[in-house]
Amino acid sequence: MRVLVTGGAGFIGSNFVQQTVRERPGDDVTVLDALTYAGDRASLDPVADRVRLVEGDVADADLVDALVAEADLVVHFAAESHNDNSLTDPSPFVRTNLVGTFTLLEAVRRHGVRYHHVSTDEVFGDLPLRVEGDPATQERFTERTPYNPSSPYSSTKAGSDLLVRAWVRSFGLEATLSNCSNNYGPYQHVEKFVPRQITNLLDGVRPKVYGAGLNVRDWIHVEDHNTAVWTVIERGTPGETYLIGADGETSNLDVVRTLLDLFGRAPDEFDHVTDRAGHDLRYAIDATRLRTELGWTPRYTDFRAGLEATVAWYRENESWWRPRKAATEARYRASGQG
Ligand code: NAD
Ligand code: TDX
Repeated sequence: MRVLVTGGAGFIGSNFVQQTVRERPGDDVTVLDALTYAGDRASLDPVADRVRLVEGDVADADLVDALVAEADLVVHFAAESHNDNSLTDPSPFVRTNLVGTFTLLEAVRRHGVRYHHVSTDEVFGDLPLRVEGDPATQERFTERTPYNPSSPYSSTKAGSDLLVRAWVRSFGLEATLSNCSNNYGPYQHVEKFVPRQITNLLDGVRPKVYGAGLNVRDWIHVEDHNTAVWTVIERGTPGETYLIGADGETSNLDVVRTLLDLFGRAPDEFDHVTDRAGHDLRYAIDATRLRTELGWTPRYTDFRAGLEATVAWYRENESWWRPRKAATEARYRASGQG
């Protein structure tokens, strides 16, 4: 199969490409990536001789048309992905996430190509923090949860999902969608929570927690996300949406305390910094449909062990993350989050 992966030089996309090359040696993989600040050729180094990397924009209709014409499957990861950046300047989010998705949809419609759309649980907005004994606070997102995004990032992702659904209904596009919770693992940009704190600790700097740190994210290892994406592509029903999650609800405070413990530091050796505007409280995925209808199970069920492996990866791959660290921290300092 000829697979076109957009955003394949980013965090999840590069892990997806590496996994695909490893586990589906017969497939022919092309990556379309604009190599923005978030993309890195080096993330594809281990498979560089097996993958064609085309540097270009998903909103470039001519380029997208030519690449889609020679593909059997498009897996769309490319996006502006960081909430904090979307609060500083939403414009690339609208262009890449909305116009980029529209451009791809028109191309797959013209050429009758199978399409998978990678999205996030943030399209549903947030949930209240759990209170023990209060059933009203135990809710999790399902495929039936109404969309209610909070940030410029999540609203553009929500809009892109709705475009896909409309193209399925109006034009009979053969598309599936997946909405996954927070990923962690190798090759994640140091602007994101987990790698920011790991690389801070490697530099002897205290982790930075937004506000009180009670916010909860439903962590999943990036390899589990990507096995789920392949499961949906191979076994999902066209037109349908599947939620991806691995029962990993953890507060930001607990993540930081686990990292401090892995570094042999005291549990209070972190700083509270300015909270994110509109900061979503809790995300939680009910992945029953994916597990029961499609038979998927995650491999990384021990979050501490997954974090430990991720710490080891950042320790061993300083040359990959170091070039972006200083500029990222300078941006955070400018917004009171340094
Ligand atoms: P990332 O920011 O690490 O990577 C995004 C990639 O897209 C980069 O390589 C970048 O160069 C590329 N890109 C950006 N704009 C482009 C454009 N206009 N044309 C072509 N390429 C462009 O993001 P990520 O964390 O790997 O997320 C990948 C996808 O998964 C996104 O769609 C995101 O919404 C979704 N997602 C992420 C998470 C998470 O926890 N990170 C969770 C659920 C869903
Ligand atoms: O330094 C920090 N301190 C901190 O407390 C950073 C960078 C973040 N945080 C908090 C904010 C969130 O509650 O940690 C949590 C995770 O933050 P991010 O890594 O920025 O992720 P989040 O905003 O939850 O979004 C992520 O998951 C869903 C991805 O970036 C999105 O692309 C994906 O859709």
